Amino acid sequence: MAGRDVTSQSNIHVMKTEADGSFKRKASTFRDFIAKDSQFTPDKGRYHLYVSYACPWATRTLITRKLKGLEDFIGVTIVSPRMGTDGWPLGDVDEFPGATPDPINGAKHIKDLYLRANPDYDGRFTVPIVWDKKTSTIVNNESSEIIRIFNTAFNDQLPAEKAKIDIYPEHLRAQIDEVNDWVYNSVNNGVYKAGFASSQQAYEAAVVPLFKSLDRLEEMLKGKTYLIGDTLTEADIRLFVTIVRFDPVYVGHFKCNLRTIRDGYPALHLWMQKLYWNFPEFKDTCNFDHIKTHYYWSHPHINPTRIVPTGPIPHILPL
Ligand SMILES: N[C@@H](CCC(=O)N[C@@H](CS)C(=O)NCC(=O)O)C(=O)O
Repeated sequence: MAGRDVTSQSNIHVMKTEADGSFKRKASTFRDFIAKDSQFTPDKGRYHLYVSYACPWATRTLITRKLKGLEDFIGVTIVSPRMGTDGWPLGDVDEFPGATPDPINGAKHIKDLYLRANPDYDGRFTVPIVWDKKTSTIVNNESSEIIRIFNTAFNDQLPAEKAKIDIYPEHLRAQIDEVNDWVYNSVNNGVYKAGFASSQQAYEAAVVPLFKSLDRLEEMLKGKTYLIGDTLTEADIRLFVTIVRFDPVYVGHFKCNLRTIRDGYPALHLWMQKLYWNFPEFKDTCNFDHIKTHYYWSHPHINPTRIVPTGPIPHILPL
């Protein structure tokens, strides 16, 4: 298909920062929900998830899918971690251990799916994506919403012990929303603001609040297993995916090096280790080979040699 030139949307090497050198993340555009009595009904096998193991936003959805026991309901395709000029390639275009081809659309790159869903799409070709096989479109490409869909949409069809798992319980919602808000701005997106900054000032404006928030999280997690209340919530999932990438990637590649998690934040570190080692949902969806290769390979404007550092050894310390 000889389509229009979408290189400026797919090639992260030419991605422009703002005039002051700061990185501003664009809002996601496909924002539908899966729900009874809607266009997208919760049918087993109807939806497919496209993700990268490298991407923290996408990994939120993988963790939640597993936690809720949705593996038989929603299939998964894993992209190659080497995001090039055409964006994310599928596993047959770039054979990387763990990456898979697209069994639904035969897409070669994630951009093919976006352009199939909307030929005029003018945003970035990001993962995660929830794809609807019935109407051949993207239902949702915003991870914070996808995990809420997974939390409830299929409950009627799940065994009781999975249906009752609730990562956004009513009585904790206000606290979760409040924490999500500053954690998103200064931590989840904060590492990207520091790493993608193209001026000293923009970098410092991101890295200082990032470590202030880590200090605040350290205080919150002293003597606690979970971030909010005494139950696992989406706030833990959303924070975990950033913290587990911190020492292996963000300290070096994104210059977030005021402290490491393992040496500077004992409570935060223990919280992360417990989630990783005690829950297969966290451990089995964490692939350090994809994570490290992705960042160090895919951003040649930051790391032109594409050398992937060997450490830290181990990537995550045992409990
Ligand atoms: N708001 C989105 C952000 C997703 C996102 O930015 N994903 C990155 C990977 S970590 C991506 O696919 N980037 C490709 C690009 O910008 O070209 C979400 O949370 O789902």
